[in-house]
Amino acid sequence: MLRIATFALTLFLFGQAAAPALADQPRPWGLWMQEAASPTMQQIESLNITITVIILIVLAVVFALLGYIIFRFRASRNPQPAKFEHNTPLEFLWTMIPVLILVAIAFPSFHLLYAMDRVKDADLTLKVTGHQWYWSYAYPDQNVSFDANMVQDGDLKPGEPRLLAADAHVVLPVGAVVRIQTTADDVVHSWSIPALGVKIDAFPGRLNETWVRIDRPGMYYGQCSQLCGINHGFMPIQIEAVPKDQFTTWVQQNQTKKQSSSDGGPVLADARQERN
Ligand SMILES: [Cu+2]
Repeated sequence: MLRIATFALTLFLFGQAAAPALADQPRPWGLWMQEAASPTMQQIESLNITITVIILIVLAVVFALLGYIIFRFRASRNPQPAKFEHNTPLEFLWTMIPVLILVAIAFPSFHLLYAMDRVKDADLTLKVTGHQWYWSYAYPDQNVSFDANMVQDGDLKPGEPRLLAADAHVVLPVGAVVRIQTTADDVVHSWSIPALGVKIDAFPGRLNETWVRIDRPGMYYGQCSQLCGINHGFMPIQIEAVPKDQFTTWVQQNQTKKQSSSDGGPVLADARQERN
């Protein structure tokens, strides 16, 4: 029964999203969620469907009961109302049934929370730092780092979504397990990309960790999801998932050039080395 209902609901909801996926970004009049592109998002989606089905069943039962009571015990049909106030078995039941439903929901949801939390063997690390109001990214092992600001309306190229495109975007290899560490420079931000099922707060003075594995190439868009100040809505996240060899080329092109000792003088060069 639950399976059939789940299937029907999935058909209905995904029917709405059947339009060809151009990029993983919000669409006008879009319903439901963006198409999942990571195992985490797939699990979030299936948990969401399961819980929605449970909610619908609860709703149907409550409304049916309510309708029955309104009809069966209406004043004209039931002129002498019963006078009792307590019914211990009934009270026990209407307490225990919701408790059991909540416990049943808690198991898969905790399972998912732990699965999202951290990963033992990551292929690479991406460090994300939130600033008022832009993101900066670092690939500590690849020696790549850059800032990403929103593209202003006047500078948008054709196909770039307004308020979602960034002047520099994160590039990640498809299929690789990426450890994501987030922190912030000033206030709390949140790095979230709906299609990847990633949403993690970035706190000043603290390093949060999660992970992602992107299963198909594409451009993914997200936004800062903690109210962080006046330009909170203008610090988008743009991620491109590319095949592994393309990622390697990108890393080589974007590696920070080794500072030569001639620029900045010996004092600065020494200080820089100590920092590193
Ligand atoms: Cu922010």
